[in-house]
Amino acid sequence: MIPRKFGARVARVEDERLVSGAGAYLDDLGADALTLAVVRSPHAHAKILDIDVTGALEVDGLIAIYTYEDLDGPMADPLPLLIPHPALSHGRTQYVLAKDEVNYAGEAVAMVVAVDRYAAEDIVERIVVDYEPLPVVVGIQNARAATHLVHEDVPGNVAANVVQQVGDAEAAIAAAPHVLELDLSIERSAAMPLEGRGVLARWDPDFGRLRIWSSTQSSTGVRAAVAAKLGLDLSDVTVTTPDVGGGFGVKIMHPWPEEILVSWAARRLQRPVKFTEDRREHFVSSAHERGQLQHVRVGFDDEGRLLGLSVRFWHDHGAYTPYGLIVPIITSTQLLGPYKPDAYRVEFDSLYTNTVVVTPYRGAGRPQAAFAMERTMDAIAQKLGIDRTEVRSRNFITPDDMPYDHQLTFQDGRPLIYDSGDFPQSLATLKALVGWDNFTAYRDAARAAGRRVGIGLACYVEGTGIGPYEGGTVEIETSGRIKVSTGLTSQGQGHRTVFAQIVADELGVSMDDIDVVTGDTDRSPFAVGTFASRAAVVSGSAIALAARKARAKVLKLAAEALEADPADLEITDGVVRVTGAPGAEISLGTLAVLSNPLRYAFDEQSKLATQFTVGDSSQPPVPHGEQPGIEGNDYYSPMQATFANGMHAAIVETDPVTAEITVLRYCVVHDCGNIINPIIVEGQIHGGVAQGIGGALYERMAYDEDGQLQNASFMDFLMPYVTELPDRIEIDHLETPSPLNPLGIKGAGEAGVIPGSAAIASAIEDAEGFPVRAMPISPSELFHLRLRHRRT
Ligand code: MCN
Repeated sequence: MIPRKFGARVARVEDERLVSGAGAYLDDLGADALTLAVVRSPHAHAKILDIDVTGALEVDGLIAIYTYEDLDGPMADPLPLLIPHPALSHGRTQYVLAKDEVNYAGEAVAMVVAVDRYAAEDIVERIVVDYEPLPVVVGIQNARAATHLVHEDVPGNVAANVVQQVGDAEAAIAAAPHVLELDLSIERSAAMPLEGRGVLARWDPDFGRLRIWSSTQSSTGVRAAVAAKLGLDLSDVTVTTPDVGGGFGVKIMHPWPEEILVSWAARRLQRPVKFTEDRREHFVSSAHERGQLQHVRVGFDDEGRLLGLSVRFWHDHGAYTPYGLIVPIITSTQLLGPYKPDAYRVEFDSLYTNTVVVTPYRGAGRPQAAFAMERTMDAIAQKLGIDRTEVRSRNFITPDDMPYDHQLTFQDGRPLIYDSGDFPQSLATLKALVGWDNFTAYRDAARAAGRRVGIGLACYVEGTGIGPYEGGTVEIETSGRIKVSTGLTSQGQGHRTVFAQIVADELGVSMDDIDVVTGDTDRSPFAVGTFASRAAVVSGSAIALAARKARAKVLKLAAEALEADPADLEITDGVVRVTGAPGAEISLGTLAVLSNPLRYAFDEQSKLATQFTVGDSSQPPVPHGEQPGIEGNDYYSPMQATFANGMHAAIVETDPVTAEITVLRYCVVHDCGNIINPIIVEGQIHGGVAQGIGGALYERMAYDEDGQLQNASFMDFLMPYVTELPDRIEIDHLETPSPLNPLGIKGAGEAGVIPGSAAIASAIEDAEGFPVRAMPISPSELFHLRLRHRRT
């Protein structure tokens, strides 16, 4: 009997290959390919008057230079807008090469194809673009003032204004015994995967087919966009995802100009072409996120119960809206977290600025949501002199309220209904883990010794596992090995391990006999992609269903071969056995051979290898309605999101003199339903917490007033190293299974990052005794806050 793998602490099967340098990332491929490099605008806003390539034509190694003028048909249209929203009155997307105008510094203006990167970069430098600079809009206040416009036909720089409400929040606030107002801000940051974007394309002129390798989170997304732009059938484009060194949202579904340009150039030049982004390009031409100003008004009673909550926020969307309104919509719908105010109103403006586009980055709008809600809960506690955990518990949605319908529309257009969760239990677990009730004594003792320490907490809820669908295929090879395919891609989440765990249990085979392939459009032509913490729920469920189909076929074939009742069969270690009949057994590999009339087998009698079996001449070689081979294929399409949730507590120390902020402890209680692999979930949380702490204390995109990013390198953009993190991130799991999917899972991939800024602001506030309303907060900002609050 093989022990169950679901829920076991199984080591990641992908790691040995990756840590021993055997991984194959995009830039490891295509040594024979030409290099594509991009001429990028140095201006944040300008008209393009002329592009002079004369000086570049003499450089050795030049193959081709293209500008917008060389594009026609769909290539000359703007990129698609991925998720249109009815309120997006002024959506804009960029061209693959700028048409007449650039709207951020870094936008692609021309492309160069050369024999290698050295030549390509020399050529880029020799292309002279004549720009007429236009006034630049940087920052939310500037965009709101609308003294200048990013797109001249978008009044007020407002891409969209959205209002959502449940009940009459204004009336509730007007009638409430207590009212508070908070102004909050959270700066722009970015995903910063270790590997930047990259794409390689080969055109096969004999078959009219295009083969693409992309460092993407959605191989089918790339295929769809390239096929549409190049006028090809989907089935004539293959996208394979090699090892991907992180994505964190920046490589989601929306096609990047370079993915289209590389493919177009490969076909036009009939030669393989590759683009590999460098770090500076990643800063100035990939995507950023966060970036919001928020104004909260809340009315509450003497007990701290929320009567009315009204939130107005302004979202910096950058120069274009490739994903529609997805990020601010997530903020607006998930802001309520685990609480149930009597009435809620939210209104936001999505604003254009002359900066890099803003698209989802791990957490996608939820860190901003948690910041608004959790700062508000702390402010209420402060005002009423009630413990911060107590105010929260008085407002929790309880397990008896589940499923809880917020009467709002979620980001996927479906109702926002929490399916399960036990917030009171989560809070009790967190308090015990961090020692909440003993902290006052610790803080007082620290104060007496001249140290400032503080404790903070923040809660969140995260809709995960959204549709539309994913598929899974489980195939038994004649070798007896199992091939599992799913179309979504992997960027480090350990999918090969967890999907193998699921199949090992369903089929009764060893994980060592399972190979998992992700993100290959030839194997899995119908797929969506890895984002929104959806792989475990959606692909995991599809794979489980597919494995059950494969199992059913195995049992049917084995019952025939062993002349047994399927109910008497069990599968262990890749062998089907008749219970209670020793020796009556057949391996999965043999069944796979028997199930296909076109098979390569060794005939013991004739001592010959045979390749085709005639079988019983009275029957068709493959019975009608049956498929040869043993393959289970299924799709899973969730009706609605499943809601993971969690609560984080941080203990910080702030230096009384230098204002340096140190995170001493960080505790997480997390509920992602049934856990497939605790090691992987904990790893996901560790990475997320590091990003959350980065967003709270270090990371910001420092644009100057001309729209130039001043810190576009790892010398200047601060990311936390392990030295900035506490020694240990302490985690307790709570598993309230989701009733919505076959495995009872909820997503886990973004959880770690969401409440980071809110929890750390709460702890700094506790240490310092004054409100912290803007993140990230640096030592110098804390120092100035102290001055302002006369607490030096
Ligand atoms: N898991 C589990 N049990 C659960 C839930 C999840 O064992 N109940 C496991 C899953 O099987 C998977 C991992 O935890 O191996 C994350 O699962 P899931 O929540 O389904 O998230 P996805 O696999 O869909 O990954 C996407 C998510 C997102 S949205 C971002 S952004 C992100 C993240 O994952 N980007 C990452 N984690 C990342 N981790 C790495 N290393 N690199 C990225 O780019």
